[in-house]
Amino acid sequence: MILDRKVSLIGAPLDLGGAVQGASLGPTAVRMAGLERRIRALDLDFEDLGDVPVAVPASGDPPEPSARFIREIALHCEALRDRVDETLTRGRFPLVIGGDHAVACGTISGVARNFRRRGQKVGLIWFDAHGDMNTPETSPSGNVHGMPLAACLGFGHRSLTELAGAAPMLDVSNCVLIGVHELDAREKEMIRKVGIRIYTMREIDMMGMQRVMEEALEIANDGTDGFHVSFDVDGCDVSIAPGTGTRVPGGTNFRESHLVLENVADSGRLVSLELTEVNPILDHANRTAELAVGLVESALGKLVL
Ligand code: 4U7
Ligand code: MN
Ligand code: MN
Ligand code: MN
Repeated sequence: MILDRKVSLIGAPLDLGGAVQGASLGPTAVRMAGLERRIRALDLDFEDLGDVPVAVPASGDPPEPSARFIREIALHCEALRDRVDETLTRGRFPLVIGGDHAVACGTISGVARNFRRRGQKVGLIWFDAHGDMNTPETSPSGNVHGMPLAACLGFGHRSLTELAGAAPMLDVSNCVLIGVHELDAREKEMIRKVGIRIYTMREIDMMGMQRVMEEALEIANDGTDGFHVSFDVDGCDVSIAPGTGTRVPGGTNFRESHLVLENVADSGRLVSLELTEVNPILDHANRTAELAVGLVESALGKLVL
């Protein structure tokens, strides 16, 4: 099913949430890989809203070791939230390209605030090699891109958890994590405590991606008015997505990755999409951005036949 909405591209070139620099070039890399042309080829209306600005950290600022650059990240997320919210209000489909995954706090708060205002609920499918369920207290790195899912569920720094108003942004019973194959010790405790449904690579191997997606869609659609997809390219196997900052062997292969988003498109209930952590500096030519463009096509409903 081809999406029936008009697509608005929003670049979120944040680089302060991760340890490795280069994700800020993600929006440019994905544009250069032909995103606009390929979306127009699906007969969809397209506009490029450009990039949401990122503040340069002041050199005299006191360091915040447990949540590095939290001030600048929260500022970027506020601006991104407003852009996403406005885009939905204009009846368009927000397609956010990161940027490190901390941008998800901005995107998801924008969607959550918009839905809340209309008295509606939104679900979430989070695709990632990691859980992104750390808080400043549990994080081994202090890198905020390891914390956004926890923040959306109401745990962590208030400048993130309250971006949509009173926390949490989302009801955990409508959220699902897919593709996970690396978690930190205290992050595992968080996942158990919060009770979010999770399909690790082992479940994907054992059940097959099709069944995993059927269950995931049931969770995201149960009593909601649609769902958001937050897609971290590091959940895809290193062999197809080498250009990303936190590589872990053992991710989804090319067809499994597409099958995630083909199922999402078939559901007809995708409200907004974000693709994060493309880092062309670490890539072979622009392969990961090219993969990303193909994945967006699948999410928007491209079919072979
Ligand atoms: B990504 C990590 F310790 N868990 O918190 C952390 F392993 O958005 C990695 O999924 C986080 O890429 C990865 O720093 C964040 C680490
Ligand atoms: Mn992530
Ligand atoms: Mn990740
Ligand atoms: Mn990553």
